[in-house]
Amino acid sequence: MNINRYNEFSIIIPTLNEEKGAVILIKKIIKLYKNMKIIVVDDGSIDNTASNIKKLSQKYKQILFINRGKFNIKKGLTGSIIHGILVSNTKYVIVIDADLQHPFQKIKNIIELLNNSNDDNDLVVGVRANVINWKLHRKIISRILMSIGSFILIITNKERCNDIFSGFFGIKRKLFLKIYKSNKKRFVDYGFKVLFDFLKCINKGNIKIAEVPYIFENRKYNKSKAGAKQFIYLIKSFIT
Ligand SMILES: Nc1nc2c(ncn2[C@@H]2O[C@H](COP(=O)(O)OP(=O)(O)OP(=O)(O)O)[C@@H](O)[C@H]2O)c(=O)[nH]1
Ligand SMILES: [Mg+2]
Repeated sequence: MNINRYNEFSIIIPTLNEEKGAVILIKKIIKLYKNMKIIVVDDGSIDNTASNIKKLSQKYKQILFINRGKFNIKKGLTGSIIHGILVSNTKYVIVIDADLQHPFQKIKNIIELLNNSNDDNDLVVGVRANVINWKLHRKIISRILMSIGSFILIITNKERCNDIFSGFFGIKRKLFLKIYKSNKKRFVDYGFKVLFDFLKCINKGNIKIAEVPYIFENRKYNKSKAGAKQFIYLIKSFIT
């Protein structure tokens, strides 16, 4: 791919106490996808995430670091991703976790599917084809929640894909913002499932979706932030 095409993309990386994974991920992205803008949105990490990213952003000018910890902003993963998309100024944005569970190598597949004029895809979703080392109870809960979410999208005649809760996706920025701005109250800022909040606002047949399968790796560094609270926020996403 022509390297300059990367200018049309911003990578949004939400972080909360990801001092190791985030640095490794950003360095890999800079190496593989030259010129691509990188927007890191941190929610007041109490480890060295902020200082590590700040240092990197001084060295690499394509990094924009948004330190929400410094401001009196309502915290949350979905809110952080939306914040990143709002300040971006490229045609497309790609969202990826900072903990290396999403393979950065697949960013190029998302780019290709978004930027291919024959397809004109609006949204490209990284779909978890397999998850490594999930305990049985997490697999069962995830399967049940996924079925409820899909059911809601089907009966309300909304858009759907094979991983409606994916945190790894690329989208046309203007499209995301148009839907967000006219459905603000339906996005659960402190929730974890921005893609689901987006899909439930789009009538079936209105956008073109492609998928990139990947293996959801085990978390290698730092701790998970997923927990009981996120379960409650997801229920809120289902009913708002
Ligand atoms: N800005 C921001 N980032 C968050 C917040 N919560 C989680 N994150 C980041 O969002 C990404 C996903 O969070 P994870 O804890 O990895 O959630 P998960 O992948 O569903 O769970 P694990 O499989 O256990 O890692 C990571 O990059 C986190 O650092 C938050 O409240 N604000
Ligand atoms: Mg994770």
